Amino acid sequence: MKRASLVLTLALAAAFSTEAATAQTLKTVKDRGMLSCGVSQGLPGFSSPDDKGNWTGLDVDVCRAIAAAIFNDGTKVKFVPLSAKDRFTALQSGEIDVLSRNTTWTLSRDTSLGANFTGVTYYDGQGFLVKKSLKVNSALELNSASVCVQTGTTTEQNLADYFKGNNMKYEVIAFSTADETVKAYESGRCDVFTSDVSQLYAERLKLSNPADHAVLPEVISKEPLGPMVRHGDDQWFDVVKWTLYAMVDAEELGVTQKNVDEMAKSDKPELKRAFGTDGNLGEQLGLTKDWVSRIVKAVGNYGESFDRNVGAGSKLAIARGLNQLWNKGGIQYAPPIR
Ligand SMILES: N[C@@H](CCC(=O)N[C@@H](CS)C(=O)NCC(=O)O)C(=O)O
Repeated sequence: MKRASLVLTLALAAAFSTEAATAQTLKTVKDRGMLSCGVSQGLPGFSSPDDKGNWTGLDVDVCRAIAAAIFNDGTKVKFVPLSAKDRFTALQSGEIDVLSRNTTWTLSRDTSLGANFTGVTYYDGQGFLVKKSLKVNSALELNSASVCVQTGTTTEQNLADYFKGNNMKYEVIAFSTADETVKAYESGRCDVFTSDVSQLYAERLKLSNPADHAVLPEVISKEPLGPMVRHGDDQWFDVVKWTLYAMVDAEELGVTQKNVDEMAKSDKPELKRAFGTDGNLGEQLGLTKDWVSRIVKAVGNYGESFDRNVGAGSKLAIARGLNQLWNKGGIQYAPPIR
């Protein structure tokens, strides 16, 4: 991070931490009638607009799910496209209520930025994309390569660690937007494009001949991606956190966009709690009894959203892998709704 932007970031974090003690984001959002959600500038599968400005993606669904839980209307979201560099300032300044933009949960981001991660929407890791014509089969063959990367990301830092750790030389060519980075890679300004593996798949779709490019087998880091909120507003932290958990728990409970009305009539205790026919868990969050129904009706359960946006039902066709539920061989695990 450049010095001036670091100073601004820290000043905003400090200013905000005093203000945030009294923040009531849920009330502000309700009064405004709209959620303001920070997303990427266009990353297929995660957050990208079509030519009519209609946003879709896994990160977008988290925002729609929050809006559905609050307003019973997943369209009440203003999407704010943000570069990697600008995303945290937008959260700190209050321009957005939540950042849902393929952002890696790290210790320093969880502390010094004056923000909290609310969970993991996608367990990712960093990888490398190369032209097949280079005939490179492993990242360990990349000594002296030139590497295209986006600034303001964990990607930049991992790249340095990996090459240093393996005694390899490299030249960084850094850009502030994904489009510039990918264009530079495609035009041959660098040998390699590095980012989170999911983003390599997403960006590869934008290349004129995707089949000419290969993702190398090495995954060099842990990139747990998740939504972020400001420090100092525990109610809002809970709302965002439990919206994501509700999507994951709905999948585990077998609740889908199609069967949600039927399941809401069930006598099963865990379904009665989730659907608010027993107890007042939704109200405890500052929401309504039917908050889980609202979420699932708007975006489906976690697995449905995953499949539609990045998984088998999408162009990216990414395997569930680590993002499968914990009881099906993955590590997606949400605390119980009780
Ligand atoms: N997960 C990493 C990387 C996030 C990131 O911004 N990756 C780029 C790689 S393509 C991206 O998504 N750019 C999209 C954009 O700038 O709109 C982080 O949190 O720092």
